[in-house]
This record gives sequence, structure tokens and C-alpha cells, in this order.
Amino acid sequence: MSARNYLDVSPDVSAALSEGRPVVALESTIITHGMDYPVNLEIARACEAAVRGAGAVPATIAIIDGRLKAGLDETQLEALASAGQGMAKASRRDMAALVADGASGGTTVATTMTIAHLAGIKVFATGGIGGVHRGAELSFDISADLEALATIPVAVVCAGAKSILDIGKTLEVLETHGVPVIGYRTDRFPAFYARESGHGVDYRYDEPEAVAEMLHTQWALGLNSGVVIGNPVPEGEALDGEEIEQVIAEAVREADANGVSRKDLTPFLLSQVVARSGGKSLAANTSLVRNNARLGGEIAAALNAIES
Ligand code: PSU
Ligand code: MN
Repeated sequence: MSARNYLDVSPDVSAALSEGRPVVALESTIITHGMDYPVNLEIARACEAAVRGAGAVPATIAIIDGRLKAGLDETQLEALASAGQGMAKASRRDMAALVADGASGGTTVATTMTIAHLAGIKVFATGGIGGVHRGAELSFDISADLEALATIPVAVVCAGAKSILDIGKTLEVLETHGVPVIGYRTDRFPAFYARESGHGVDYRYDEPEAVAEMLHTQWALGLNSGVVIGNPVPEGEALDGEEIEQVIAEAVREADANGVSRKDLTPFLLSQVVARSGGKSLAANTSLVRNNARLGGEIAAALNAIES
């Protein structure tokens, strides 16, 4: 039996894929574990609208009642958002158990890439990717997102990575696995709330068409890895780098003190950052995910124009 037998593609996503129109995948751990209800639902809808605004069809990805879903209806989106952290966080190691048990989960970047690829979707937009955690030399905490980026040919548009991670080590692991890191209209790798992380990117492109040409070439060469496209938070919405750095350092100490580890660590750090930054981070978060969804739509449209 093929993996596609476990997959449901929504009617609008299915029509777009068969008619050769652009589609952008969106993840759902950001909905279940990244933000609280009902803001998470508003942002999920806003991301879908931003993809549509760029002339592409959004495919929000999740696992629902044991089925892999590419494209959710309004009822499914509402159910995910309102369940929040009561829903499983579905990383790749959770996929088989959730499917076998008929259970549901919000999909991480790694799982979303897996399901997007199965559905034939090449471009995916999110907020930030997971990576190598601070102190990973002792904890070995390296996100499964990096392994997925190493092995799945899907482009991930993101605002870089939050500095809850060790961004330098994250970039080293991506390099080891041959994952190109592109800056969109920037030479610097962005750090989610801040427009730059202190690290450079491998290549810079200033137009969606140029990114699409690079992606097309990557995969035409048989280099079957993902590609990271770093799109900095819009200028007016960026937070002060030092201020957010302090907040993150406190959150990391709090996690250490409470012995939080494994799959609980990232959601714990994310909620600590929101709590400690007095919600200031929410406006930046909203703005950057929509910005990524729109760029994802533009890149998907440009890639379609090359490949059709
Ligand atoms: N980083 C963020 N926001 C997020 C996540 C990461 O800034 O919402 C989520 C994504 O779904 C990502 C996951 O794939 O956390 C990584 O979790 P872990 O570090 O446990 O692999
Ligand atoms: Mn981890």
C-alpha cells in the first residue's frame, strides 16, 4: 500500500495541483503549540488569505483522526486552533502512531514537509524553523526539522530561526546536509523577531522569480534536499534585538531549572517568550508569518511558470 492511501487532499488543493496552479503548504504546530486561541485561528486564516492574495492556493497541513491532511476546511481549522496544546505536537516520530491510533496532531515543519512532498507541494511557508538548541553539545537536542530539510525536496520560507536556538550551530548542520540557505532581499540570516542574527546566508536573491529558478535548478540537479528561504520580519514590526535576547536567555534558564526537554522544550520556550515580552512579540509574529505566506505564494507561482 502506498503512503498516499493515508492522505486526504482537500478539493480546492487537489484541483489546483491537477490543473497546475500554485499551492503553498502551511504548518499547524504553529497553530496548536505556537500561539493561544483565538489569536492562533485568526493568524491561520490570515496566512491562508495571504497565500490567496499572491495568487496561490493554501494547503494547511495536519493529522486529523488518523488521516494526513493537505488542505483543511473551516471546521477542521477551528478544531485544531481551539484544542491548542491539548492536541498532539506531531513530529515525524509521531506520525505512524497518530495514524495507527486514529488520532490528531498539529504538524511541525518536519512533518509538514513530509506530507507536503507526499501531496506534490514544493513550497511551504511558516514562521520559524526548529534547529540546534543552545547547549546541544550536552543535551543533543537537535530538531527533526533539520533532518527533514536534509532529505525532503521542499522549499521552506521562514523568518529564520528564533534565538531560543543556537543559530550558528543550526547553520552548520544545514551546511553539513547540503541545505542551501537563501536570503530574500538580505545578505543576513534573519532571527525571527529581529531582521538579522549576526550570521550571513549562502546566497541572496531579490525577486521571487530568481528564487524559483534556483529551486528549479536544485531539484533538476537531483539534489533532493530542502531549501531554507530566510525572509526578514518587515522593518516596522521588528523587535529590539538585545531586549528579545534577554527575554530568551531567561526563558532558556527557566527551562533548565524545570528540567524541560525533548518535544516539550520548543513549545515551553515559545510560551515563555510570549509571556515575558508582554505580548509585544505577537504583532511581530503575526506580521512575519503573513509576510512569509505571501512570499511563499509568489515563489510558488514563479516556480509554476518555470515548470509548466
Ligand atoms: N519555532 C518557532 N515557532 C514554532 C516552532 C518553532 O519559532 O512554532 C515549531 C515548528 O512547528 C517547528 C517545531 O517545526 O516547533 C520544532 O519543534 P522541535 O524543536 O521540538 O523539533
Ligand atoms: Mn528537540
